Amino acid sequence: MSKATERSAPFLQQADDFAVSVLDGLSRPKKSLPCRFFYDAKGSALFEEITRQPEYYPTRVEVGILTDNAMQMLDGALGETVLVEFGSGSSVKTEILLGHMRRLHAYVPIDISESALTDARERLTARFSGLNIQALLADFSHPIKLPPELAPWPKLGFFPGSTIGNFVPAEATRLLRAMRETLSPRGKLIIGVDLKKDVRQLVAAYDDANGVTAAFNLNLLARMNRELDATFDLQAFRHAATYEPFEGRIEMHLVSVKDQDVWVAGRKIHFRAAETIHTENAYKYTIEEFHLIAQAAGWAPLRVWKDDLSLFSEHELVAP
Ligand code: AVJ
Repeated sequence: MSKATERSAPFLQQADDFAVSVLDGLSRPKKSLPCRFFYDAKGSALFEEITRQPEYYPTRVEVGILTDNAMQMLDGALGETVLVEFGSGSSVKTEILLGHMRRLHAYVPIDISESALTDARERLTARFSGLNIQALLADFSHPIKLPPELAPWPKLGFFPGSTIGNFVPAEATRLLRAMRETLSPRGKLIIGVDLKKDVRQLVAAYDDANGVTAAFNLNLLARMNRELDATFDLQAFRHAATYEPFEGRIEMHLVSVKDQDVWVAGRKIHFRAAETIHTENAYKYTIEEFHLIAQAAGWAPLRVWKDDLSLFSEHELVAP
């Protein structure tokens, strides 16, 4: 069920989800936390700051690809359309598409951050007067039911940022299949996918010199301190980002710099020196590898747009 139908207690719902997921992830032999918990108000602000770091190329490059090719990307969606964005965040990239959409029936941003949805609504309403915005506070990794009154119009999905890279391939396939169902019938999806490249450039993007990505990662500990009465000493953990060649992914970890006990939601969690919490995967694909995943999810890949240096790709997928 999407959160839109549970508006009575969204905060309680999310807090419970956080506590349960944290205790589950920290009880495992290899500790981990789901990366969706990065995005509280502080984390969402830190992510926006990451996108302005010189090493973090994905946002800049994708914005360039979208700006240069938006007309072409939208040429199949000239009739009245519903634009559905999965994990809309600040909706900055969406503005590029919206600027070219003359016959939009509605824009449906879906995000787990209420502050991001509120800010986006404010900005977009100011720029596109009369835009019909139907925001959904929901976790798009579960199937989402769109408002039934949107049923008559064809759906164009938008999933930029290479967020698909946060999911292991089997999960990515499942997610793409769920999106195909959400957008059916006649659905189409524009999706951003980060590409395999020089490992030094990849690692630098997740370990910027200003320490913003480190602060973003460490905010998870601060968030547990704030919301779950946890006792993490932020000086006793450090940020780490590595590229794993066999999986083809960046991994982010929080490394315990010493043997220590930490209290979390009333439970004592032990960390050995150098033990880590795995906080994020960011898979990197070739065009061909991503096509296989899309096809396994029942999509037909059509056009692909890239930048001149082949750092990032934007794919057009259609439901056959
Ligand atoms: C928002 C998921 C696309 O994986 O590149 C950035 C998140 N994490 N730096 C990414 C992120 C660390 C980002 N996505």
